[in-house]
Amino acid sequence: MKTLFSLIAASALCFTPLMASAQQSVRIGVSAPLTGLGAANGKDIENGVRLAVEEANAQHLNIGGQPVQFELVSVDDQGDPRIGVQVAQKLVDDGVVAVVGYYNSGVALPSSPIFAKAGIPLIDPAATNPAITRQGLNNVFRIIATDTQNSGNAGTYAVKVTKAKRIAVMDDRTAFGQGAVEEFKKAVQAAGGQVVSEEYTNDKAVEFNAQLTNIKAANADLLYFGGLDGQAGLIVKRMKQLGIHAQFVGSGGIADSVFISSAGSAAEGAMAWEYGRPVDSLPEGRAFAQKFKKRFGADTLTYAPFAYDCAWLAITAMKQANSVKPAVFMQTLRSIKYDGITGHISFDKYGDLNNPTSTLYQVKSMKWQPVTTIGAEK
Ligand code: ABU
Repeated sequence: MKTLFSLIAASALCFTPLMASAQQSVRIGVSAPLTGLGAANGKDIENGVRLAVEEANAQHLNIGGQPVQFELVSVDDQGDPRIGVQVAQKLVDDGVVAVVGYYNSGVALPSSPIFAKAGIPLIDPAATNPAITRQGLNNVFRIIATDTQNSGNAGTYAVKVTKAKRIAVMDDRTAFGQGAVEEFKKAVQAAGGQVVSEEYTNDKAVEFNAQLTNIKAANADLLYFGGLDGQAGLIVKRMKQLGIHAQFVGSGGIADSVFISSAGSAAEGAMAWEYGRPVDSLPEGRAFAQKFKKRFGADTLTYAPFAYDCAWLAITAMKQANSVKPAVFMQTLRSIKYDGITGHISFDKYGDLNNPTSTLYQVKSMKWQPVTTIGAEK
């Protein structure tokens, strides 16, 4: 009996260190449109997170005394609110500890409460409707300017700097496009400007004759469009065909190669307000663009740098909290100060950026070029 006890004690001594260092698998979720109209941007977001996860795994991190292997679990929300809610529950059931999402505000709004209920942080790299962080949830963080900020800047600039006198607006009736145009109009009115034409379409439309004919008849000198890249390109193309000379300005999610492919030569001169600073102008931005291209064989669109920062933000919070438990590292996220490739990240009481910035871009020689950045980092 004594020998048996000695053997058990010896085995426990042998196995305890091994058990303590057993690798833990930590799942990071991504929800984005991987098929359909927003697929290019959704893949961009997914790949930004993938790069961060691969880098973190190469560092062989120990958290809470155990080696950690991060695992990317991505779901295709198809840019559809109903699908988004279903796949959000799948991410929860799959045991993710943090989620990077969304591309579409209209998907983020109904899906984010599912993660709140499960106590899982959601870090948003792209969806900009201000209401996403104003639902009274305590798990939502966003690392780009909201539409209040971005389209607000656009409205003030259109009146005060561009000196547009007769402004037209058009939106795609999504939570993003319609909301962005509302924020733009408020800022135009506050700056003493005049909106002379208000049109709308839907986010699947490819034909805009009726709206653009009205805008032409209103003799608008600037058109602000709340909607996304591919559709914006078609609108600009049609404007040129109809001989409309109003300056086209997009609301975000437009200054990318999808727009240029869609608009063709009509892209030249188009403008768009986007989130953050030009990544190339940031200390680590150029290196990020190079390693992204090396890994995926393609340039980033707009959101990969933000998605990469979202993933590293979650991983950094886990490291600082020395825990992969969402309830523990979410507290760290709230007060984190993190220098990402997109700039300095810290959050206000809603989970939005303390120091959001927006950049106006214009297509010159068929390339998006930065014109000006508004908002100062502290
Ligand atoms: N913010 C541009 C991406 C689209 C959206 O927010 O729905």
